[in-house]
Amino acid sequence: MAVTHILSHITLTVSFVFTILISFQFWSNRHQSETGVVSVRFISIILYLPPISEKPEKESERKMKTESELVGLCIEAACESRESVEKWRMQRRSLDRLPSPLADALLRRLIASRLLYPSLLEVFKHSAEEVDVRDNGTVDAEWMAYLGAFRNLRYLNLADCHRITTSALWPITGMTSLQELDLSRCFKVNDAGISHLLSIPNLEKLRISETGVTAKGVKLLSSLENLSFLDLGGLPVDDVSLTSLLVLKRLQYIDLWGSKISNEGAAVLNMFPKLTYLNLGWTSVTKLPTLSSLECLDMSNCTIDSILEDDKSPLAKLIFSGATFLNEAEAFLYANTNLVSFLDVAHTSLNKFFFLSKMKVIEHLNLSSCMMGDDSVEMVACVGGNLKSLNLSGTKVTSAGLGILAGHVPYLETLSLSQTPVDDTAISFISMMPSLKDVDLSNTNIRGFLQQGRIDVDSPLSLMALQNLKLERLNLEHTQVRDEALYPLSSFLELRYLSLRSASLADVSLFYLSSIPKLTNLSVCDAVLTNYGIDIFKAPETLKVLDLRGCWLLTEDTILSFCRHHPQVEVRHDLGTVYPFNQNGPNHSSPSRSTSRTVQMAKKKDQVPVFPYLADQRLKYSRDELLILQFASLPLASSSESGNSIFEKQLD
Ligand SMILES: *[C@@H]1O[C@H](CO)[C@@H](O)[C@H](O)[C@H]1NC(C)=O
Ligand SMILES: *[C@@H]1O[C@H](CO)[C@@H](O)[C@H](O)[C@H]1NC(C)=O
Ligand SMILES: *[C@@H]1O[C@H](CO)[C@@H](O)[C@H](O)[C@H]1NC(C)=O
Ligand SMILES: *[C@@H]1O[C@H](CO)[C@@H](O)[C@H](O)[C@H]1NC(C)=O
Ligand SMILES: *[C@@H]1O[C@H](CO)[C@@H](O)[C@H](O)[C@H]1NC(C)=O
Ligand SMILES: *[C@@H]1O[C@H](CO)[C@@H](O)[C@H](O)[C@H]1NC(C)=O
Ligand SMILES: CC(=O)N[C@H]1CO[C@H](CO)[C@@H](O)[C@@H]1O
Repeated sequence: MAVTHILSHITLTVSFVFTILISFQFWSNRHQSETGVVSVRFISIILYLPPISEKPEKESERKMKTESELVGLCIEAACESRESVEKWRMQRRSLDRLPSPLADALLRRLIASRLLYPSLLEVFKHSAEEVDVRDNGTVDAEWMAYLGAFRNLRYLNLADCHRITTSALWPITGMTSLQELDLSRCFKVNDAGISHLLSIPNLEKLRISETGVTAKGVKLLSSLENLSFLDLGGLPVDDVSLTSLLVLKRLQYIDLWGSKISNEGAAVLNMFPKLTYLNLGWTSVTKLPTLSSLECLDMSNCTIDSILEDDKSPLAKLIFSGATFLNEAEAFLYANTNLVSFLDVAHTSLNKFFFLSKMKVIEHLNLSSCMMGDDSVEMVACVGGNLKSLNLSGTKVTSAGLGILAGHVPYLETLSLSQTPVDDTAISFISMMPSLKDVDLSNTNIRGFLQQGRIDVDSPLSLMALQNLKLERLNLEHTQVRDEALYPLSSFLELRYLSLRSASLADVSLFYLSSIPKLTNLSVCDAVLTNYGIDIFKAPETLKVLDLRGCWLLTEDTILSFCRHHPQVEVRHDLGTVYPFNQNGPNHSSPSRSTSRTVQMAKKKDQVPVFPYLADQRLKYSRDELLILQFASLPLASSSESGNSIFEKQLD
């Protein structure tokens, strides 16, 4: 491509990135979406344009959010290595004028490439509005000292940064621009840390779940009058401290899972006039007052006595997984459930499902591990008109139950039937659900053949029925599906993710899978794959991840040789993981690094020759020996054509 060509010959500096950005804006304004074509002349004209001084308007900001291909390319080049960063780092003047969406994008990329260090933050202090360094153990007081100088910082995410202490928060006191702060799981932050936050007047969203903050610290929050979003999950918030938060009249979202709130405390929740989201999961609350604006309620693992009675609240999302209902018959009887679009009652003891009949607009329904059987599937079918996802895993629903459902779920995209007694007859019913994209059939009685008992070459293959769907994801782990039964998958044109895990799969399966045109993630675990099978496996060009864990017959040499021939694929195996080759340049250091790691791991394994499970795998090998020998004794095929005929012969 022309752009790549030009860019690869230009030393990228931020001023260049900046230039490209201006040209991008110019394009956007002229409604030209073709960003793929850029002429050198155009760039050189743009180079002499004066830098934009004021902030870009909303519209172009939004467009830049999408990080056009071109800007993305520039940012990528600017963040390629420590050296490329050093090249532009000194150009303070143009860096100070970076528009914030670009500064934010540049920062994001630096963080993702792990190239950001505290003093580099300095160059962003006038421009950046969002900093997200979550889950980084190196972020400490030094980083905070730099961040404290950011003038326009609106959003700061420090979640899981375990070196953030109470005193490290001091630099952000009084930061007037800050509106959103995430300190989740910074367990060294305590009540004193909260007092540092009290001088941030415009703070609207605050997450301090699982920190060292106590009920006393929570009380302090009452002076942050602009708070509308408060995550206090896992903190020992008690009734008294909750009551002290009642002054926060703007509060819409409050997460109190795992707190010490009792029914008494919950009774005051109706004094938050704007409350739309409430999480009381894992608390001892059993009753709720009328909450007239509540849209989302999470009471997972609670014991529920009476809730939502006589309620007019516009409930849309209800999460009750693992909850115990004291009065099942009336659980939802008086609640306003006409607007519910999401219901999770997984792992509950519910067994009458009449309450579903009012939920006419439901889209997501999780009934996994409920007492649902074929007799109540009708209740789901009645409200199936808008269903997009349905989880029936771990229920007693059988193939007959799916027969009841088929034809009533025109928009169903995701269906989980794992750990149910469904068998191959279910597959023809599944094929009657026209919008399905994601089907989980793991741990079921699916065999891949329609007829019971002995299977011969003419036995009809059940998976054939799914060919007319546009399946993107299919899980067949822990089923009895054997090689021949996978043949229909080769014409699943939209399939991207396929999971197989079975000791009855051998090399032949790989052959069928090699012609799935869009496959990106493939796992064939615990299978009896041989080195020869991997050697002749022509992986789909789209493949990104190949998981071969538990395929004990494979040797390191074979895996490495496969990786050399398929440089874009990440291969996972018990001997190690080989990451994709870096295709951006001639530097092949990363694969050789992982290769040597693989070698090391393999050597380590050799030093410990006896694994308790190794014997098992050898047993497995002899059990399927016949199959392998049969396959391996066939003449070696070098081209795919001849390979084709071999496998076909086997099928016929
Ligand atoms: C955290 O950031 C530093 C500096 O950018 C980087 O070296 C380190 O690998 C990062 N750690 C994680 C877990 O992302
Ligand atoms: C809340 O934010 C507004 C601006 O959005 C600000 O004017 C006001 O001072 C803030 N409230 C408090 C109590 O600081
Ligand atoms: C139930 O399903 C929803 C969405 O399909 C999912 O977000 C949720 O985690 C599931 N619950 C459980 C307990 O698996
Ligand atoms: C269905 O429920 C099971 C068990 O709760 C869960 O593991 C699985 O992720 C769920 N599937 C979907 C698609 O939500
Ligand atoms: C598929 O592979 C990608 C890596 O290319 C990975 O990020 C993603 O999590 C994988 N998805 C699944 C469902 O395994
Ligand atoms: C390749 O990368 C390694 C380390 O990442 C570096 O030492 C080496 O100089 C690079 N080689 C080239 C040709 O860029
Ligand atoms: C109501 C309910 O099911 N409570 C359970 C919540 O989780 C704990 C710990 O797993 C259980 O002991 C409770 O029975």
